[in-house]
Amino acid sequence: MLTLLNLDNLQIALQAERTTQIKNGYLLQGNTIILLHPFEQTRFYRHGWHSWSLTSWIPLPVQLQKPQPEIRWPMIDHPRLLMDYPLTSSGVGALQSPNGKILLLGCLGLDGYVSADNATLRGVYPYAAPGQQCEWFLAYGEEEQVFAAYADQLGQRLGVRCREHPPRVWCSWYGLYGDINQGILLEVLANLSGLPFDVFQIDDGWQACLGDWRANDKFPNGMAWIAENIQQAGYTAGLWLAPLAVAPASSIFQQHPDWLLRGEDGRHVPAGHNWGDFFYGLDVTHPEVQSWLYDLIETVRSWGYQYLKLDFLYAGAMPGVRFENVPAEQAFRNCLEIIRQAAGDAYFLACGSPIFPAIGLADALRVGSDVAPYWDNPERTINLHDLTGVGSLNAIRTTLHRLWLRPLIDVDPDVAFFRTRFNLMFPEQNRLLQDLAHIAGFRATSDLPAWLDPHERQALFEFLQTNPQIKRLDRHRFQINQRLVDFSFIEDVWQV
Ligand code: 9PG
Repeated sequence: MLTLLNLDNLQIALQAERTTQIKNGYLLQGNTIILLHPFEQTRFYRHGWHSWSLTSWIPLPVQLQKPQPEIRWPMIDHPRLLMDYPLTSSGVGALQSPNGKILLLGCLGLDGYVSADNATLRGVYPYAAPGQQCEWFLAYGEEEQVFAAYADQLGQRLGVRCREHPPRVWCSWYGLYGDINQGILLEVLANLSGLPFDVFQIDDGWQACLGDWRANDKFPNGMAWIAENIQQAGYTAGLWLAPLAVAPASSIFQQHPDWLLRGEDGRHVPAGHNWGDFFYGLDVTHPEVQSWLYDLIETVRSWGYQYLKLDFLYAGAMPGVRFENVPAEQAFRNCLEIIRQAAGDAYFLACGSPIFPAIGLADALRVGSDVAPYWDNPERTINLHDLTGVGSLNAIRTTLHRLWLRPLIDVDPDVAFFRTRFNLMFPEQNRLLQDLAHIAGFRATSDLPAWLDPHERQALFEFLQTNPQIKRLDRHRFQINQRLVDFSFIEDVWQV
């Protein structure tokens, strides 16, 4: 049905099955929504599929090419979004009006897409069954208010799970990377004494293999023993796992090839390449996988871990043929419900995770790509067109554009750095990551206390100890206590 809307003096022609006005916008029904907009040259808010996927306002028409090589795609974004990169968006898209207001179209389900060109904004649920109710939210107005109204609608459908003060985390990854062992972690633990962390989280490097979630020989006393040490030191013990990703070398891959997701051609679908090989995703609709997963989370909790960083989760949400014929994002959300149940009151941080299906189930979401003790990797950003590459600049860009999720779920911007040792960033760059952590309300670091001079240790102490007043001034500018923090530089990427 064609509807003409007058949104605060903006005339819009809209194709939808039903249009209902509500307090801060409109609810639309329909598998496909087509909307004519008058903006021509403008900016498009593009939202990537999972934690690391590019999320940003992008100039339209856009110059950005597809990231190369394509084999890396699942780690960058949903393969479907490759078709019209970057002008197709996962879940929500928006356009900017010359007067600064925005026009937002967002799905209220799990797997809608929004795309834009110079005349239209379109929404589609490509995986909906015939007759399925497909719901959207449409609003026009000031950016912050429109996103807040959208978040509110999402929260009513998917649930809300956020805290005023998320835990303060020491995470092993961005200091030691895979080079962890029980000795070095105990040493760090002892040196952290006096710093107000809530969680001591062991990252990638403890496991026998991706899929074989038992301690490797760098942890001869086992994972329960180290959790006990962490608790005795006064912290919640945290552990990283990638429970839905499986390496070919794992026993699960060898013994249960039928547990893995397959493509239409019957072959296992690679979910990415890391740890020196391809890895694959589990078929989360398979009953045996579900009980294995429940047991895994229960086991990890029985070892004493009450903070779970579950990573590479998108591997379980890849398109493919499943045991049960359930759309991928719904299958994935059902799986997160199982994880949620098994996790009980443990804090569950979803990383490398599709965003929408995690709302209401995970406690926190990583909302950007990985930071690093360097600003940017131009070879990957410029030459390979990959704005999800590891580095602080890319991480800041995507996190900044996902802060609107904050009323729904804790948002993890990744760690901040206080060390100058083993760090290529300038002090101002370190400061920006620290500021973003305050803005997001989630504070973490991977700095080894032994690397910090007294000054840096004091800065870390204050970072953890204080809750500054935050005021958002506009899209890129914030006031932190009395200080102005300006992230406009993230737009520079569009000048090249
Ligand atoms: C452990 C890490 C850390 C980190 C996670 C995740 O594109 N990539 O090759 C790529 C590799 C690793 C990665 C993200 C992307 O990082 O975000 O915090 O836990 O795994 O392996």
